[in-house]
Amino acid sequence: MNLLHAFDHSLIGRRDAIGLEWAGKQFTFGEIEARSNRVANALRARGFQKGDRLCVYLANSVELIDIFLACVKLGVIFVPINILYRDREIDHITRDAEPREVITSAPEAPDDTDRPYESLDGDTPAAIIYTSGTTGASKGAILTHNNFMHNSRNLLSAWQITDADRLLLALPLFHVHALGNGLHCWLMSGCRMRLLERFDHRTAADAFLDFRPTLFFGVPTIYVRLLDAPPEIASSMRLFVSGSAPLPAHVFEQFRERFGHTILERYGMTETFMTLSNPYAGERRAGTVGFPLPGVSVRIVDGELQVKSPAVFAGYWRNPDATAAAFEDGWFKTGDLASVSEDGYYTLLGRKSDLIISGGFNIYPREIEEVLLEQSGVREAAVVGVEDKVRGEVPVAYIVGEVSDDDLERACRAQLASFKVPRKFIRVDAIPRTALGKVQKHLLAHRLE
Ligand code: MCA
Ligand code: AMP
Repeated sequence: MNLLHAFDHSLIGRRDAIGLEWAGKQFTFGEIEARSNRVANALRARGFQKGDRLCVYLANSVELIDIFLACVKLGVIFVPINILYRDREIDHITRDAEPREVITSAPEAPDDTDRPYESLDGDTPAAIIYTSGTTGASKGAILTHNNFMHNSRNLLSAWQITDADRLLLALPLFHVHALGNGLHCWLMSGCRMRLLERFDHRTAADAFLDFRPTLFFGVPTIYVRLLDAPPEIASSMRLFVSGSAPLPAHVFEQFRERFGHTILERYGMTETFMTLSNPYAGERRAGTVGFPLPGVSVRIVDGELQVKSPAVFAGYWRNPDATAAAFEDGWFKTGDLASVSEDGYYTLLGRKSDLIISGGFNIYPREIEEVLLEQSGVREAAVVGVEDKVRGEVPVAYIVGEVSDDDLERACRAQLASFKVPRKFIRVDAIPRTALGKVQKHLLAHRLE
């Protein structure tokens, strides 16, 4: 069985139902099926075959959904690229993935709406998602049809998602949060989805009031932003889910007071999909990520959370060394530190590496440090995450050398996604190091004035 068989519940079984609202237009599932067939036939005419990679650099749109479904139909591997990435980040992905083509605008498709047939099993790779690597360069996580299927089936049953739901999706489809949870729960359940190009806190309330969703997936920054929205936005809602970064307990409490809804926090990772979730029916406990989802085994080794499940990815693209290093006796090492309470609730305690999560986007300091060190006048650079009320954390750079803030900022803006650009450049005489030369980031100030 492959993903298409599961999607047929909606694409064929609910062909006359309105499936999607996008940019003021409505699409039935039958129209989604026909549109993606056209794109699949266009890709096939351009020589695409099973196993080829297609890089896609597009914002959320119906066309992006067409392309994803076309890839699923052909067994072509969908490789989405974060639209905030700049040349340096994009070049790395397009060199590494070796795609047959890179799509940067909606493709022209012929008027042939038959579904092309390709024999695919569940182990076929459906997507490669690039995830920030500790070495600075990102690695491509290979996600199979079975991985996506296991994850979304779990979420449908754990969060009681049905075709009666109305999903408001404002997260970017180039990440697993929106693609693996949002888009797949939509297609697997056959519910109605309104897709937004992005979450904009100035217009978010209008989208809630107009669409009247029952289901919403957000990152903590979005919930902080929603605290300023009128209480009526939640009147149609059944379930708010948070993930991708820690949800502060005070935001959880303020949200409950204002909207009368208890946010359900869950934990996942690109390489593993969703592993832990607070219960739908039982107590959703602030500061915790709940219990293992069905079919997911977890263990804690030396404080680190390790995972085994049918949703764990098939390895890093063309990188057997990194793949081998990521597992221990068949368990995937998440790099997240965790503890478990006597009654089984898991709590995340931080990361083994110095990952910064800003607005739900991951940032590895090393990548920014590399850009800074390439600038003339910079002798040393260390980037740390500092607390931020809205984004959780933001990057700040400590610099040894003579170079202006403007020059550093310009270089970073030109080469890095906006969320990676340091909010501040702080001059120091020396970067504190251990006797072995390792930077002691904890000694650098951890709070902005
Ligand atoms: C952010 N920016 C964007 C977008 N998102 N620009 C265009 N399109 C976007 N989708 C840029 C803005 O230009 C701005 O840049 C800066 O980010 C902040 O924008 P602002 O309007 O102030 O937004 P905000 O209110 O701070 O909210 C940002 C956000 C965004 C909407 C929460 O960060 C976001 O969509 N985050 C979700 C990321 C995500 O889905 N992560 C999942 C990965 P400038 O600063 O230059 O002005 S983790 C994952 O997938 C695992 C499996 C998991 O567990 O979920
Ligand atoms: P990514 O590599 O983009 O898939 O991001 C996965 C990382 O996001 C995990 O390794 C965690 O560090 C973090 N994460 C996801 N969900 C949560 C959560 N609920 N609380 C804290 N961190 C989270």
